[in-house]
Amino acid sequence: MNLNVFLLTKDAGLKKLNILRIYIQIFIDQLLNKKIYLILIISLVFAISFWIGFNVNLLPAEASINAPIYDELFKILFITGLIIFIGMTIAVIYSLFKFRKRNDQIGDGIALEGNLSLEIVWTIIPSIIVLLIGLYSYNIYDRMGGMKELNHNHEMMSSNSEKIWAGISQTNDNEIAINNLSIEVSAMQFAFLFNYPKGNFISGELHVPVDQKVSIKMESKDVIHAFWVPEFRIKQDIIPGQPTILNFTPTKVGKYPIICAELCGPYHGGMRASIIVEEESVYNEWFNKNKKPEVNL
Ligand SMILES: [Cu+2]
Repeated sequence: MNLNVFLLTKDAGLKKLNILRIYIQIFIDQLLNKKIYLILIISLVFAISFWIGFNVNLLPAEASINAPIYDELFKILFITGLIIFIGMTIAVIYSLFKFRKRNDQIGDGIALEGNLSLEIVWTIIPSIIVLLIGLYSYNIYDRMGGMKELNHNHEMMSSNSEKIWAGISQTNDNEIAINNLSIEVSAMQFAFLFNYPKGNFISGELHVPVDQKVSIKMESKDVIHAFWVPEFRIKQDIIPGQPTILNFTPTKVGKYPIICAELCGPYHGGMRASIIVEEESVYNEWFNKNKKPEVNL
């Protein structure tokens, strides 16, 4: 239909209405030429990805002060992954229909030899994404205490000459030294043992009070193990001959699994323990019940 057909319409009111309709039609056609669909679809992909990223939680409970920091990074990675995944899926499905072989097509397709601008775009965009994620990950690791220099004269736990090799340190050792919460973890095939030097006892379960900084020094008796508490969003290797330190602050009362996250032998899958986060009074009761007097030989 064109404008003239409507201009010939006798009824004036109807004429105006039809002219308006035509203008709207022209406007929409112009928008379509400007790839409005592409813009709409990209906006929709972003909107869906952000909605899922902020509303779907795939992670376990947040039970330490590290957890919300870590989850920020996870959210960003999840949303980025969703945008790429949904975008690529739509592009593949669209291409399947749009560029499918028609019945009358018998020859080969057009021979395409590269597309410089496309190659520049698909190199620059991922480079920017990777760079930003790298910088943001560094920032998150720093906020979790990963960049803090580990104190090497951890007098309560180790001799001055002993080198602590790795670990996340959210606190400085003076803060830890004032409470009882320096715990030594021994890992072996296929168990964790928790030594409380201040109480002079060993436990098969790790008990800690809520909202207090805990420092654990970990050593392996045999092979490489790893101390992983998913609810705390922390994981640290335990290496024979190289003690590692891990500091954390639990924020939620409860019982959480400690999982060995390093394939350490045939029963690696069964190498689990529990960390029990309890109110301070409950913890103190447990600690005093287990405490043994020091024996001087
Ligand atoms: Cu293990």
